[in-house]
Amino acid sequence: MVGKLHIIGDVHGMLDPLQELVKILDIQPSDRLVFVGDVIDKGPDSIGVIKYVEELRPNASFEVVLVDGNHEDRMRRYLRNLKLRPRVAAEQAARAPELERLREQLASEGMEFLGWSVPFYRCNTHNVLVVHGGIPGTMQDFPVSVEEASALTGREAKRFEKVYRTRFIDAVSGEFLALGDHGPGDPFWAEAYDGRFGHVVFGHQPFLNRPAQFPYATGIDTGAVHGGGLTALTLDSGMPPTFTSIRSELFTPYVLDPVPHPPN
Ligand SMILES: [Mn+2]
Repeated sequence: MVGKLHIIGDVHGMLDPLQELVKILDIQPSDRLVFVGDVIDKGPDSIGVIKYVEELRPNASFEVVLVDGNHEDRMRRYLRNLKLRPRVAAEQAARAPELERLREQLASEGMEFLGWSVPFYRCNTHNVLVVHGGIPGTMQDFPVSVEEASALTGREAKRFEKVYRTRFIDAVSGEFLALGDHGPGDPFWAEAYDGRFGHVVFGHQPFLNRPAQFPYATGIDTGAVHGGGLTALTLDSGMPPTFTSIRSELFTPYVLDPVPHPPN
């Protein structure tokens, strides 16, 4: 029996809506539960979310997959820098004190969630590619496996890591643009994406009112930590995709980049 694929958007430390959402999704043993990344930071209880997901994993009868977001990537870099480049780690910690706080909590709980998270997830049954951010227009190849992605080094690794952060891309070259660097004519990546690596399910860019559907991509971060909600996309063979959302209380005012909503 082919189970359903449930994909949950950016949790960002919002434990209550996550528990509620998992409960009402009524996940069956043949199903899979995938997180689109950024389970940590910003919100009130990163450690609680990690504990919950860690405990869910061995105890759940279904498979649990954690895809890395830019916040997991940042923590991973921090941990690596602590070992290899302590000066760089100290600079990172000065800019973002939450890194060291969370590292300490993780260490005291003996938790290693970054040891099993993956850079992306491809599901051939339901024909989707899950990445945290997006696909720059300049990306010509996508790793065939998680092992291949994890083995990338140097410039190739840097190029791949854009999938954690991509929002807007250059109108002409299709290149990744850093946060705030885009002009009025530069598209949101999913508006320009031609489906070359399959249908992409992504988070990272909060769409507060409802998930965003593009020709070859679906954005499911509905801004749980920004006063929107936490959303799951459920894919079931032969059925139309469904969205399930838990509204969250406003606690961080947030200004969205103007992302035009395609009519659907
Ligand atoms: Mn993100």
